[in-house]
Amino acid sequence: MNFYRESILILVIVQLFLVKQTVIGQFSSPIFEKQSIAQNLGDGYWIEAIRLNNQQTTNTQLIGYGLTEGHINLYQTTNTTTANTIEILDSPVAMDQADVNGDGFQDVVICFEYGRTMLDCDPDGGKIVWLENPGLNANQQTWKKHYVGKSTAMHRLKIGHFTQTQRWEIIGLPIVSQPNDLVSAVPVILFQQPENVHNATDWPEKIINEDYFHVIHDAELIKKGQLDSLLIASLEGITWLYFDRSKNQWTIQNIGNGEPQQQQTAFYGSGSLGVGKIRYDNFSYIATAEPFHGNTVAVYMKSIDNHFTQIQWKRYVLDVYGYVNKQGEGPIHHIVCADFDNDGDDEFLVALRGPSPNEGVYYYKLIDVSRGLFYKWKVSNDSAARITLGDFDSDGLLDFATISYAVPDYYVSHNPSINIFYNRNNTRHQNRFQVTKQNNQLQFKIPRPNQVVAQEILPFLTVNGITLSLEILPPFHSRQIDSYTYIKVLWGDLTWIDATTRTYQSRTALCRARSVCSLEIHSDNNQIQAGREGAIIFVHKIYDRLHNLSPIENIDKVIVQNSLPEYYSEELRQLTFQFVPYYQYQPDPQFKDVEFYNLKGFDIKFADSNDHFCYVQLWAAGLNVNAGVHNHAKDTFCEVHACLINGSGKGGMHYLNSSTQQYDPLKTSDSAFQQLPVPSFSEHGPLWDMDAQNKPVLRPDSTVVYPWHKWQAGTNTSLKQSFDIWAAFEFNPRLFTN
Ligand SMILES: [Ca+2]
Ligand SMILES: [Ca+2]
Ligand SMILES: [Ca+2]
Repeated sequence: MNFYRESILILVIVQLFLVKQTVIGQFSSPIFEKQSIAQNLGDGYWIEAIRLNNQQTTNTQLIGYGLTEGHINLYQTTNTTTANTIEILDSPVAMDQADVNGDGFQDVVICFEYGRTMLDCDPDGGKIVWLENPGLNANQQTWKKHYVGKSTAMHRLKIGHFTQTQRWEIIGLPIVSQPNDLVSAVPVILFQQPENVHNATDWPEKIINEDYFHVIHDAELIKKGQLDSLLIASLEGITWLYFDRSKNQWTIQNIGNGEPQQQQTAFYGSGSLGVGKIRYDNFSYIATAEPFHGNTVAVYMKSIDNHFTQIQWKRYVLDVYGYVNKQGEGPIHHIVCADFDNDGDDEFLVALRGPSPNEGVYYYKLIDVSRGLFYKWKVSNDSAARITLGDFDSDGLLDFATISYAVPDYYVSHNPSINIFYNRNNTRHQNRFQVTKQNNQLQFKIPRPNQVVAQEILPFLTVNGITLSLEILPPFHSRQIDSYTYIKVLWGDLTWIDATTRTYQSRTALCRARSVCSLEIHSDNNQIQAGREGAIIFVHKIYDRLHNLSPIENIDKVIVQNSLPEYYSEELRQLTFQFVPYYQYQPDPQFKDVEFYNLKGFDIKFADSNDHFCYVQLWAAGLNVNAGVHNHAKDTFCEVHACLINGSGKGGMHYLNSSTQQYDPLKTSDSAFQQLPVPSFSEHGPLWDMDAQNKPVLRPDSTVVYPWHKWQAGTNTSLKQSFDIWAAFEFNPRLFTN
């Protein structure tokens, strides 16, 4: 699992046109940084971004829930450890939000008592309530429930001003009208805010229509003049439902028929939709998932006009994701449109609930209106029931969040989770890492930090569930950090305030000579900041702490995966990495049948000058293994190590105090060595000789003077085996001599 899902650009050709390479070059891959908010949830269905009050200074938070447990959870996105259950409801389905009572705090409208499925729905359920935001302590207490009304199988609802602008109105959209009945039309109901919204026993209701719609799965609110109206996805396809003030009546207008009816499935028409804007036209296209729980992504394009009336909409099928299952359902559950790259045109996101490979989120970017031509990239691999939009890190770029689909009898994803995907796209962004294969290793050519304008990220390897990424931070850039992220600085510096001690912390490529530093960061605002030179950092991201804590008893059981993003070539992405017995490289009797392994390797150069920067390789050693005493007499690098996993907790660098001390394998005793244990997620400072200016001491042939040293794995008599895994960073000495 990669934590940055950037993926290969897949050209979606609706009509057969040849697209010149230069056109492709105008667009860069979208980049989103994933933050896990909650995992292994008991259910998953709805997610919605919410600002709790109308002060624009408040953070955007998330409400997420599913039908099984029905815990309406409010997640503070800056703090992933806590969620406040604002209410527990029996099988809640959809929600919407508004400040219903006008007190400045955003309230929630929600429908529940759905039942198990649309066929097995609760005939007495389908209730709507609004949950009153208690105000300042909204994150600590339950919210008061106020009843609105009900209709069996209530499944979507929207709050707005549909017939007038004085009072709130809720339109309730049941999916079916009664259990075991997909044939009868559903009632569409308008509930109008009563005089006393706090004490009313219910809201007055009117049926808008009860003979047109079937299996309504989604609706989007759109403005028509002063009033709100709905675009509805149902078996009828895409339908515009609006109140015509001049005629004082509701109008139903079909926009498109959706997926045609077929023999093999009960479903046809449309399942979900988003309205896309292009420049000044807010209703430029409609992106749809079709039919109900369908497998087809389609767009409806029109001639340039601002109105739905008198317009010819042309449907283009962009993609079909897999086959429908025996219930006649496919993997797509939701669609949203938004402008993520700030070019004035909306992209759209498609949520796929699964199973894999049709699981995650695809990002579609329009490239030619007249031809309905889009590019797409996969931007998440996590099951997505729904997507919500918000600027969760308040950086001015629109982010999105997803909740996995986990509804028994439909589909239950393996790890129902809530994730935020931070928008790391910059309109000036281009892929800044040149990656090539050299002797079955990878070479990265990278820009210097002062040459980039946005954070650049390159995940490339996952070892035992730890994903390694190379990142470049421009000068003074702030980067989010969490307790699953460990950072080794390679160049430049990082600063933050420690959350516990409130002291100023900084880190550079080298910690103090012959000392050990942790790669952990406890920042008081979950941010680290690069200094005036920017920074190049090596990021270790873990997903499962328990897994990472259990000892590695067999090197063959360590899963090593190439994690290059999908926009790199198959040749690069299929390159495999493995721990090879060191004896194969160095057939010295001391390494024969020894549990000592090497994984090569990653060469990093600066793209502008082709200057060598750093070579990185991984090592693994079993308990008690001596990785070989050496002094780099022929090596022209300054080497430090960062430990990913310390199998005994005691493994680390053993070194002779002085480079003048001779080493004789037969005579030099182990006790002559200084011991510097390097715990998991720690690094050690320079062992090489340094002059008065802290510059490395070089021999005339430019090799670096070190004392004799080795990695020595520790002992643990209670364990049969437990490997150390560490990374060696071999820096160009010129970095430290100039
Ligand atoms: Ca309120
Ligand atoms: Ca855009
Ligand atoms: Ca943002």
